[in-house]
Amino acid sequence: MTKNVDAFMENIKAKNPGQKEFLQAVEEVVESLMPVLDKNPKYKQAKILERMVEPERVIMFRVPWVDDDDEIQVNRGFRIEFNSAIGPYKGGLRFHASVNLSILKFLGFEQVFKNSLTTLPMGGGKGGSDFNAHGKSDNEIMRFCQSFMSELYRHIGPNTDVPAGDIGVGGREIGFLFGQYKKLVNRFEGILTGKGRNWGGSLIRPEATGFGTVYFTEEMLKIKKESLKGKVVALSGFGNVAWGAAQKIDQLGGKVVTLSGPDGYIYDKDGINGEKIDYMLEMRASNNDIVKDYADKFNVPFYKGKRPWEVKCDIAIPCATQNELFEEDAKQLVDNGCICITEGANMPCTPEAVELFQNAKTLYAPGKAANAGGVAVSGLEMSQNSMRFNWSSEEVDEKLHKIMRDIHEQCVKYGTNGNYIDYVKGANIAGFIKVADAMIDQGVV
Ligand code: NDP
Ligand code: 2IT
Repeated sequence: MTKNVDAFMENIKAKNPGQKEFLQAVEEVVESLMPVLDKNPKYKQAKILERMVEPERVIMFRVPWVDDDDEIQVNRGFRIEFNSAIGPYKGGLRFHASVNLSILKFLGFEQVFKNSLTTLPMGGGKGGSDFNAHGKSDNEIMRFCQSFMSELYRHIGPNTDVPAGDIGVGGREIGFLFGQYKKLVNRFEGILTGKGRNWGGSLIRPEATGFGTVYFTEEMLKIKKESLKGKVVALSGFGNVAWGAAQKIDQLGGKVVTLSGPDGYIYDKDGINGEKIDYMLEMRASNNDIVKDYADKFNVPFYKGKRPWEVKCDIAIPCATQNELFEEDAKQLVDNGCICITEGANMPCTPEAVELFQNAKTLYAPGKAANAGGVAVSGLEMSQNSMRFNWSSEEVDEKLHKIMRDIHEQCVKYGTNGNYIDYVKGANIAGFIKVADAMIDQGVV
């Protein structure tokens, strides 16, 4: 770390004690940006970085609800409205027992850069709750969502803040949240994305994050004159992102051999395709939190408590959660001949793992670039809602594909170091410039 980065981080650490994930995300960005600030005094004078690491607004609230045994439960709800320089706050809601302020601030901060990269007019935000869906009935999930929205509704709006899904929030939860919003305000408007296709949702939104991650992977592989055809791919997670990625990899001739959950991973040497991909939806909807069911159903090996990165593969796409791929996993992947690591999840690789990939000159792309397809199609859903018009699947997919190619181009433009592309640097700088210039235009607010 340079002296400037050290000094900057000291101050941020003192202001945000114990916020491990947030500090991790900020440090990575600051390391990429210091040289840009040194070359452009206007950003330093306007204290852009100091302003960007402070959310515009943090909302925390009580979420009380009644469970099926008539007992009152209390969760904590959050919405981090991080930056609105280039558009309304935009970003997902995460419902998971691990959720806390640090995790949501890290996700909101990353979202600012990601949304800027999409080329669409969206600011950055994130929210969620420490609600644990494990073992809950559909009615309990509905009552929780209704209580959550009973507070959130006053802070959001189609031109103010537009949440969407993330871990633990899919089509079912978005439906319950939307229903409650509409009942409270008596208006049908696009205040959430990821809606059902009959009531304002965009086609391809459920698939978009996974599809986009795979389109980005294709662009990276082209640099090495490679393609997905015939490649063995290790995926982690079994949720929305992993599901979309598995479909697209299969369509493009690759073979997905692993999925993982908090309980371990499964290895399917014949490849995960067809009804096996459909089964992923069932596993997620069951609220059981385990991937072992796949092994039992399709009679393949299950490795309890282990991560999939020990499997020999050409490409690895972590799609579960932050900090799920460590230095020792990175070493194993590189030693086993893995040529490309694309982050489907947000910040799944630890800083030490990223450093190892980059030192080995492996193709490596951070989530804020590679998984931006989800929020990009959310942006397209907002446009369709404003127009009161729907594009076809082909039209949305084509726009998504173009956006992912554009993001890749921006990373190449700002991240090329000799004959290696540093996608971290490229994504951070490209994402930053647009937001920073907008902040300067808008004065000290
Ligand atoms: P889902 O809830 O659909 O799936 C998440 C998956 O990861 C589940 O299988 C979940 O299991 C698993 N998981 C969660 N925590 C852990 C853990 N500590 N260890 C192992 N597995 C875990 O979420 P998404 O697929 O939507 O999100 C996955 C990642 O992609 C997240 O990082 C998210 O921020 C990111 N992302 C999502 C986008 C979207 O559009 N949905 C867009 C861009 C990024 P369980 O819940 O049972 O613990
Ligand atoms: O991390 C993300 O980009 C998301 N969870 C999607 C956000 C969105 O607004 O679609």
